[in-house]
Amino acid sequence: MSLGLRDETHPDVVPQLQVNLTRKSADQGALADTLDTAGTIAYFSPGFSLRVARSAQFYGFIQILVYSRLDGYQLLPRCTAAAGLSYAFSPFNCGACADLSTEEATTMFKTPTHCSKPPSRRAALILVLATAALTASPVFAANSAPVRASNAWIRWLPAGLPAGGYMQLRNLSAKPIDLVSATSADYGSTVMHHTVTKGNATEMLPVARVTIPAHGSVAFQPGGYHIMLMQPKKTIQPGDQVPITLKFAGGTTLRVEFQVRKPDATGPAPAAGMNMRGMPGMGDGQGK
Ligand SMILES: [Cu+2]
Repeated sequence: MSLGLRDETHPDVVPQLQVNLTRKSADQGALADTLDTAGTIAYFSPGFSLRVARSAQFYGFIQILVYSRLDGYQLLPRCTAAAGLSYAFSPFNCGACADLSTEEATTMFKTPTHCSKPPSRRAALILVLATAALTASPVFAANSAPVRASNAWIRWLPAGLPAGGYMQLRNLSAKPIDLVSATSADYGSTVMHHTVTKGNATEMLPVARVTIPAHGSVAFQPGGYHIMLMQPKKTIQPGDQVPITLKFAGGTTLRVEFQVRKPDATGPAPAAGMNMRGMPGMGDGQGK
């Protein structure tokens, strides 16, 4: 929806002011990204048009983002600018009439001394000279880090032994991001560790931060980075989900659900609804 005002006091120079509101619901469909498509944005758009010839107008406007509430992670320019030239083809067919104003020519048609053919439909050619996104910077949900976590799982061990938390982290932004802590209400102690092998000895070293490169990924996996989860506050067992909040330098956070798996697991369970055809012992229900 756009609302606007034009001041036509001086027809040669017309300033205008618009507010453009866009409300979009989430994309639908099996392959749609339903998490990162909905939102509301508002632009404030001052502009003007300038008559440069009888049939030609130069116009320009800028759009300044004044409000955004977007789900998930979406890219949005904070400011855009557009400038262009519009030309209205003369509706009249003879050279003499083409130089007349609309009112003058219409009068002539009523007393047909010129232009035996009817006027062609008025057509406009719009030539866009420049449209530029001045600063296209990502807009993220407030306080939410531009990081995606996937394949998050915990290797559970019996008797309250420390469990390892693993995941893939992907940085969606153009700047490196440091993960500085991971905490969970379900565990009294959570520490980021890195497993290092020196000769025959393997040891786990605490790490204060893990940097995810710009547009890059970091894997937390057995034998490498992991979140050491100790002092469970309740009974946790394979099949459970444990929420862990990741905190990044700068204060942004990301809450991730970790699947709790048995000691012999090597990764998260396959997603529900995944096609199991071809896997031993998992028929597709059609029999054979
Ligand atoms: Cu550890």
